[in-house]
Amino acid sequence: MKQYLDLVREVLEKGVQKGDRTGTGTKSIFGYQMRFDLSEGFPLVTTKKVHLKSIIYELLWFLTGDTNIGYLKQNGVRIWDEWADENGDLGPVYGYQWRNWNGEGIDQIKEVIHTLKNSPNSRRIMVSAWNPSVLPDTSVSFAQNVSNGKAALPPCHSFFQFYVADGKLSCQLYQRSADVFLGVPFNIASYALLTMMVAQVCDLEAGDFIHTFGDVHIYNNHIEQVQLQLSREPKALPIMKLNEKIKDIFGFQYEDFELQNYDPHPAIKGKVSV
Ligand code: U5P
Repeated sequence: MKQYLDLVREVLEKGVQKGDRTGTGTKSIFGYQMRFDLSEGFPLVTTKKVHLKSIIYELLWFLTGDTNIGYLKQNGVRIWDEWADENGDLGPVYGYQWRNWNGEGIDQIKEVIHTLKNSPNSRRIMVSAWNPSVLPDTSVSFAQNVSNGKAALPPCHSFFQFYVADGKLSCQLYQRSADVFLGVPFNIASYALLTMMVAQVCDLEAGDFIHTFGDVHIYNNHIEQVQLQLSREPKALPIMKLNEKIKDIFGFQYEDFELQNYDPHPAIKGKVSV
């Protein structure tokens, strides 16, 4: 996937050393955009093996509006473990804001589907996970924030917009903060999948996924891992098949996704900065 490797090169070449909240330190640039034409294949990074199962379960979990990690744990997905409190709660994170904005009963996903079906030319088809009223207080623990009714973490993938032209659905995401090695391959695949799912239930073809970044960074302890990826030849993109019978965005299950022809290079380990 050339777009991802170009991003890695750009951050390595132009990135500025920058301290960060976690204490690890990063090479960082501000402002960048990638575009994936979803008709060319499913944009899953091939220069290392990416764990698609976690991505699918996480997306289904977001769509239910659930913010407790119980469902993820039951399905062997551990990507949110570090941030949950002792009951597995994360506070009003993504799923909550998507389905019940600010606790006010506004279902942004339902609204989006309704608008796409009824006024596809609208320029207002947006979903925001960014809710300033529930941002955590960084001077207290994740669990303390959750018990105060705040989110454990501010959303990284903050808001997204849909666009319809020529019978094709495109989606653009604004990601305020992006960990190029660990986070970005997940984030690309997750929103590409969401775009395909929304397209299918609205009887549209999947168009482009546009990924726009704010602070996009490579942690100092991931440099070798990304250089190893640059040394590898990218493989052909896999194909993602959705169960065509599903016509309700909330009706998808794990078994409705089938990834074909994914033949990545071996997985690469790297520490997550909490
Ligand atoms: N992060 C991602 N993608 C996600 C979630 C988190 O890349 O979906 C990364 C951010 O880029 C950052 C860290 O490195 O997790 C969150 O820290 P902060 O930006 O909130 O300080």
